[in-house]
Amino acid sequence: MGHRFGIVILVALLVMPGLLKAELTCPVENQITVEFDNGAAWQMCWDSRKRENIVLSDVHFQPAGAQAYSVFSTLRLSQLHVNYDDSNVTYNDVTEFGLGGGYVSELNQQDCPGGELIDIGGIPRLCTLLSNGDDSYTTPTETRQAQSLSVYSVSQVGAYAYLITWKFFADGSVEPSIGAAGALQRSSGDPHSHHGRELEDVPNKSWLSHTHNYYWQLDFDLGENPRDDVVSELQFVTDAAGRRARTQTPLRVEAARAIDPKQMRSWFISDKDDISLDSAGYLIEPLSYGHKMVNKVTDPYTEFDFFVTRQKDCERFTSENTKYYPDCDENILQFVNNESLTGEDIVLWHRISFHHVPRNEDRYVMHSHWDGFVMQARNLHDQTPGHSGKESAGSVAAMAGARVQLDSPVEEKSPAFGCSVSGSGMRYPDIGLFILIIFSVFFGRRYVSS
Ligand SMILES: [Cu+2]
Repeated sequence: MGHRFGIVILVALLVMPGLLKAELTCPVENQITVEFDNGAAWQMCWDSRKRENIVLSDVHFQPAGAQAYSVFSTLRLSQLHVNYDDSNVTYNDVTEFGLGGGYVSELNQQDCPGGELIDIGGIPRLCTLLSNGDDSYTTPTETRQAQSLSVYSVSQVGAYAYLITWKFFADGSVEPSIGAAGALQRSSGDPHSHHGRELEDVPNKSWLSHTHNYYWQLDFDLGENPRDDVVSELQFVTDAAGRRARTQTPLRVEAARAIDPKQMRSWFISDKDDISLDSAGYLIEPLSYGHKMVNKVTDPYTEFDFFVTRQKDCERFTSENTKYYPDCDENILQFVNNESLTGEDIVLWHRISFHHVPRNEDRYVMHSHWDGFVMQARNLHDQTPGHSGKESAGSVAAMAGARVQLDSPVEEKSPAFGCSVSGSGMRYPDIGLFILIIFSVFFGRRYVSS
């Protein structure tokens, strides 16, 4: 979006009496809105379903000074497996038990410190919490924290408590995550079992290792038209000389894909059928994939971590789907049946696994183990939100100092498919060098010698 977005902001400021917010269709009590210090805002509707618990819909991001921008039609979990090492038995928590209804825990103000408690079925069970997080950006002259809104609820399933959390950042990024907390569920009578381990003070048994397998369903609806979103796969292929060339492949038919850290594989969801890396969109880089539960024989879909399908109401659960939709397919791999995605409302599914080997501290109350991923907003702004977009003199000097490194000779290879190798990312190298000289005059050798 880049400069076009800048123009939209400018026109909006000059012409509009007030910036348009999204018109949410849900009742006021189901609306969640937040405005951050940098002027950006999120708006969405929430619902709690018996199976998935929290479903967020009509999710809009409003960059500072701009109109509201549609990001998601819906966000929700689509399955939660627990697969035990001793038996290959897999629990399907969403379809067997459900994370909603009576399984949602009541929260008090201590569970939601400084946040707002919202009633689900007349009981406070949903928390929205504005927090200042880690560093958003740092320059030689200023540091800003990243603000975010967390929306979370706790589902008690058996001994486990799952903290189902959605975090919306002031730069438009979104982080779904789940904290696995509560207590260990299963043990074996064999204290020496290789499928688990014996914990101190708990004799004659071992607590079994297991994998939590989380599946999220993300229905992106970027911009005004829900049918012009496109997903492309990015890879960086290393040649014999250690150079990495980018390839970008649009996924034009339904697809099941696996995480590939060696090729730094990621997925870019963009608007207006435009896959160029200049376009507005979201990048999913699975950086904390950790473990992976794969059983090609019993559950072939576990081989994959990322799926793109056409939106269909009856394709709701990653597994055990026919339990609720007998006329539809059974699992996510069957939803992927070669249908074209061009001009369709597309849906993404992403899986992250966590192999839980019990530790001593887990024997009474477990720590919360967090797993999730970030959907990184890209090109929704002209510059890092909150920042003026102008480099400070110190930044320019630092950039100028790095000039020799950046400008070292780069042999441009013939580009692979979709690959474009751009030139130096520096915007004002010559001004930078000039300011560096001025700086070195004023501040002696401090900047130039380090
Ligand atoms: Cu566990």
